[in-house]
Amino acid sequence: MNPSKKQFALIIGAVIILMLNFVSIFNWFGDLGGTGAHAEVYDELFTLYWSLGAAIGLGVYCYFIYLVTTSQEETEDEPQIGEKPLERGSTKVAFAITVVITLFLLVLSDVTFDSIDFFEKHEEYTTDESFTIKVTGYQYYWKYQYPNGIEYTSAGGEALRIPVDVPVVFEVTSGDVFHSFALPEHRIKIDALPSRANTGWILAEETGYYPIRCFELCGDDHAIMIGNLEVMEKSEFNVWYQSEGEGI
Ligand SMILES: [Cu+2]
Repeated sequence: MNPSKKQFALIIGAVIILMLNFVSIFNWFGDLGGTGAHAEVYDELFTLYWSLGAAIGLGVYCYFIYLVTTSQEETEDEPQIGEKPLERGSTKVAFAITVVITLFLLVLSDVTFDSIDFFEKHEEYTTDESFTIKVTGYQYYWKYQYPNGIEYTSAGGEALRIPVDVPVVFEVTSGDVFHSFALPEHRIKIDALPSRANTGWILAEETGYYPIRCFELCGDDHAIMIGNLEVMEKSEFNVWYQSEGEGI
């Protein structure tokens, strides 16, 4: 049977969607944009999900195109009332697909739970140099408190300073409504709630300035609740940390 116009349109549509998928995959592998230890873990996880999803998608599209182009008119085994349809499909193929999908899900679960452990168990990754910064969200700025007493806010545009290559823990709360303390480039987001402290950590591996954003709609000026993270060389950070700390 030659494909009808409708079938031909379906095939072209499927091929275009498939090509768009590949374009986005290539873009994705090109530059993920993140930095730091969490970005590596998160981006690997995302790439794995993407790759397995793409493999399944490719299989489905190929099968779809195969069916559309090769299916025959099937009139002889149309089920009649009171009659069972003839057996179709293959038990072996169905079993193989089930095994493959089960393996995919097992791999994804394993890697996902490992990643969750990495994100949540900061005590396993912190070192002697590590310290905790208390971050408190307010409408519409962040307050930072260091262990040695340094305290300031993002309201004046001052960056949150941390040293490079040192795991730093953030203990996040809120002074008013719900906020969410997010470092998008470092792939971390911690809920800032007035009722409890949530913790998270990062290991910055490159110096520079990175955005801090509020990821919880918290009021009229939520959009301008922005700040900067400055990842400094260790020596530079220590000079700042000690000199600022003395005056307090
Ligand atoms: Cu906010």
